[in-house]
Amino acid sequence: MKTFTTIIVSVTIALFFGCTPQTSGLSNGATTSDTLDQILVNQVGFLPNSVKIALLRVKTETFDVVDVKSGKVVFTGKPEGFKYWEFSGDSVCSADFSKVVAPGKYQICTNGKKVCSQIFEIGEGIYNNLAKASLKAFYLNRSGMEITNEFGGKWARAAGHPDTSVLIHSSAVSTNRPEGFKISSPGGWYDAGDYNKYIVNSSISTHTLLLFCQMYPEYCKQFIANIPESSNNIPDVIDELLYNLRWMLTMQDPDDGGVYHKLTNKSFCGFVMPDKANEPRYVVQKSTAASLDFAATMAMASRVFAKTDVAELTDLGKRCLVASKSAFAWAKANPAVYYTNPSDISTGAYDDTRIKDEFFWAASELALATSDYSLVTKKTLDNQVVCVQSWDSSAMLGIISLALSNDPKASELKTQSQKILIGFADQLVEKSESSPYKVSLDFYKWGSNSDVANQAIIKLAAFKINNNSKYLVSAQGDVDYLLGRNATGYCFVTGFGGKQVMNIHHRPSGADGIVEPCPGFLAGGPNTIVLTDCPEITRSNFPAKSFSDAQCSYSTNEVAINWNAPLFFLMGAMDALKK
Ligand code: 9MR
Repeated sequence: MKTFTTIIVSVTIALFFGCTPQTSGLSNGATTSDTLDQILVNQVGFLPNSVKIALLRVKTETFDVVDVKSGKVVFTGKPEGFKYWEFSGDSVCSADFSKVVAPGKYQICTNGKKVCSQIFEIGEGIYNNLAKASLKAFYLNRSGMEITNEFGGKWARAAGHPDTSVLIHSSAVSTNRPEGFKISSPGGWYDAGDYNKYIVNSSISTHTLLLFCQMYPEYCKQFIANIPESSNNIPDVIDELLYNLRWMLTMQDPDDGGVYHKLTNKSFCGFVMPDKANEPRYVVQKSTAASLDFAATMAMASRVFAKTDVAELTDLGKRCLVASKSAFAWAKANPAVYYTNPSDISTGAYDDTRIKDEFFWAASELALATSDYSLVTKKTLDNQVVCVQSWDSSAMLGIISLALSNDPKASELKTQSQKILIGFADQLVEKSESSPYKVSLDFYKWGSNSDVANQAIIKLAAFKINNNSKYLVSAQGDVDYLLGRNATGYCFVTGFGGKQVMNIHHRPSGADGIVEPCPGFLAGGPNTIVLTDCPEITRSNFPAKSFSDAQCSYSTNEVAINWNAPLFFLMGAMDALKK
């Protein structure tokens, strides 16, 4: 366990309309964590030509951008008026310093440098390390593999969970696989801070990485994350997702095509390292949602792999398509097998009973992979609930895939999907333009940070379609939010920023004896769903502020593969586009 147990309670500073001026009384440049939270800024930084906006909680006529090295003011600007945000319960004003383009390290300061922001950088490669670290986080979460010093640095650890002898749970029995029968299901990523592997969540995570490969193929070819497979002839993003996809394939029952919902311990283990967590592992009940999500992801994989010139991948892609078709057929024959945890299993449920979107997603991906568009009707597309994608809302994943298709046979569905996607992306942009915190987010669920990143993916897909820079400006706002310009003042990616999250709910990070958490992980983010996860800590009732950098705060400070995938997507895309 960590040698220190400092718990930083998220500070809820009551600020009102027309905020009170800061009176820290510190000399030039001296700042405390409280004063640092008075100016919220992306703590990693900006590409030279991007829009750059900080948020001020302090009343001031002007603000300065100060070059850290020389101490000189390089730009002075006037902030806009204060705006109250119902989600944070405070008022902020926006400070635009886009005119500062010279590479370097800066701070925003006001009131004669008494109040300054965290330090940030402007530079060409500013998001490169973040993209690398956020992909590397998947490597650090690999199950059944030793994390070596060469690739894991100080987060090297022994392999855990070989999963070569996994029991068929009573909920998953079939003629050829009775209860207690053993199957081999090695590899894959741990889902989150726990050590279980869930098909529903693995699917959207893997699909998000596949979508990235589809949208930015040239970037992927040169992108090196320093993982064990980096020296082979396959792009690292694909190598990393293969580690999970190959595991997913083992979760399909070869006899009927159905897919087990998850591979799991009976209950969550304590905060021990993976190799010390040796409780029996089970595959549990097949479910319609898992089979559909699996079908969608495998169909998408077959398309992406077919575009590569690597024989190993094109061959695997063919296998994925076969697997996709049989999983889809199982789901059609078993359309309402909803998952709920059996009485002796208490790990994550990923239970979803509204699965018309999963049917649509799987059908769309299969249609695109086979060019058989009889699988999706325009009516099915029009009947989808259009919202940001998440593990239980997959319509948008199908819409994005159809909207980006190059298949002439898809043209009618493509046109309609583009219309839906652009319409939704426009709404997101409008929201970010009118939001005091300059984000589109107007709801706070468990994993709220991933909703921010997923909204950015929709904007990036819209940008891909019509090249309108307003989508990039809005996505930059999402980057800025995640990296510090949010109501908590934290940079939400471990290992980055001036105010870092240190105590993520992540078993290896909690058990490894290393002060710094595994880097490159996106903390779930603020929300008020479970205010009592840390009995000793009182969190804000304002959802945007309701975050605790404490290991016990599983509802705000856990990490998860479906949150890191959109993080990687966003950082990789910004790095690839460099605009
Ligand atoms: O991300 C999931 C969130 O939407 C649910 O509200 C929550 C409670 O069911 O579960 C979250 O997923 C967790 C999963 O069940 C188990 N591994 C950790 C995941 C992230 O907290």
